[in-house]
Amino acid sequence: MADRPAYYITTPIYYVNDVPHIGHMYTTLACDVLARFKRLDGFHVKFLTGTDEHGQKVDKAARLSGLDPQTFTDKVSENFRALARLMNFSNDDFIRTTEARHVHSCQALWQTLLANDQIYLGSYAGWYAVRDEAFYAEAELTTGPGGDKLAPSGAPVEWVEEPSYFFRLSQWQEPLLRLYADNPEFVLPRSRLNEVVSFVRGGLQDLSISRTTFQWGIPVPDDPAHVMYVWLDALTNYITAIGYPEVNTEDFQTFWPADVHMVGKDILRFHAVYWPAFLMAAGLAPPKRVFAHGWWTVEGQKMSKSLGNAIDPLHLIETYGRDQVRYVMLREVPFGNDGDFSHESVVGRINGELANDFGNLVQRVLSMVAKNCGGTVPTPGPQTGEDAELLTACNGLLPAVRDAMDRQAFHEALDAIWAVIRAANGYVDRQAPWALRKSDPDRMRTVLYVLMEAIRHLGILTQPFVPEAAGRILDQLAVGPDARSFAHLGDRHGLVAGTPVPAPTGVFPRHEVAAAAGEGTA
Ligand code: ME8
Repeated sequence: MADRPAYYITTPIYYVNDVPHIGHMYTTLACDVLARFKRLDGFHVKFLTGTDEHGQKVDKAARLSGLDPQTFTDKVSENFRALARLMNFSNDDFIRTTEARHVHSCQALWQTLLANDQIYLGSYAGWYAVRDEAFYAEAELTTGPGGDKLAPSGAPVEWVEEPSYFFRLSQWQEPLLRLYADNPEFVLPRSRLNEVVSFVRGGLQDLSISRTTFQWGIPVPDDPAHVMYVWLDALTNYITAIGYPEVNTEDFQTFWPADVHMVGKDILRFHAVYWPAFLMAAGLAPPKRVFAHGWWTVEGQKMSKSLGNAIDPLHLIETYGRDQVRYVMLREVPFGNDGDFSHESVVGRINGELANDFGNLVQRVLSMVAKNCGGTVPTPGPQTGEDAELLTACNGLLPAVRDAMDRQAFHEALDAIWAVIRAANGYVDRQAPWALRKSDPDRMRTVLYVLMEAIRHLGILTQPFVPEAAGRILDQLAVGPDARSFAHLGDRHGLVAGTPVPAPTGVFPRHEVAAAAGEGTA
């Protein structure tokens, strides 16, 4: 493996207090697309997801359901695994914070922090929001309509007073500011880095990292009256999964520091402030990047269980298809911005961009090949300027798409790919191969060959986004499983004239609007 560059990408680990909705699916989907892209681009990828199972919020949810927390978390965690299977996510591991490997890892990290004089015993008196599992300073709170105090997220807070261990976060202000200054892409999008920098510049208080008023957590070593603060526990999952506390192993050396922690903007502070501080305090390198994406609303409304509008990924997939959902979610909003989910817009993109633009291109070209070239790859003749222009656009795609993917700009990558799809459609219209059939069959064969080559490039490059449809496109070009990586882009690996290709079948059906009518809600 040493010859391949490594790439480690993680999703947040999701709280098991609820069933997964499209918000959770979105983050893991983005990681899946990136993981697939990097694998096809020759990287040795580790893609991690999982569930966050300790803490007061999960404890409360378990009690409400009448189950003990372990039985409850076993059950709910399975829903997230089922989502990963449903979406065909290519994660290499699925971590649960209740696993023995993780308890061991957290306790080892605690011991290291203690040995490095980063932890001391004190007592906490202040505000806590169970929904966010976060401590807040008085100055951060607002007063709700009923006079109750609210966290910036809108979550209710409660007053907590208990003995607590503290992490010396206040010592890490300067090192954190240096980390951000030296790595301007440590947090993307850039605007979010500014938020983080101003928070840290505002001064850091030592952080309470243990709780004593409930038991559902990882016991603090040598003081089992305390359980670890759920965020210290949860963040540590990223190193547990590569074998921490063993750091001299091939896995740890290969994959740490992580390339991208993908998160929603709601949990940026934990990842961009606390986590690098914990790591530096333990003598470990901070991750290379935290990408904080935006927030989905549904038809203009906040998605929530109480509103009953949280979209169930299973329903969505049954309605529209897996690849369609993957495509639309990454195409709909510039990655990083907030987005609003609407069925109308999903249908518009499925019918416009998938069925009309891409599907029709493939369908009409391959039908002509089946009818007019005996179902084999035609032999091309000399190229014209227009042929060369389309093929050059295809050859130029990988660098453009790679650049976008390295900035997690999925929408830009898709834009670049669809520009070539549109160029190929324009080329078909102008060349009119159906008219050449009688007038100039040699030229028709060249045009169809050029188009098949364009489709081969597009099929290879769309695999991370629409893996099943792209796979079927490549099947229809008789491109074998070993010829689908990005190393096979370019003329050198072009289709071989005379190769038989299977009869074409449609890959992106149109979505009939009547069938979509409304209820995509769980
Ligand atoms: O915060 N739009 O878990 P969580 C976009 N356990 N993304 C959304 C979303 C929405 N409406 N709703 C949820 C936790 N997400 C912690 C993480 S990591 C060490 C611990 C996604 O179950 C988004 O990625 O509340 C967000 O950050 C995450 O789900 C929160 O999941």
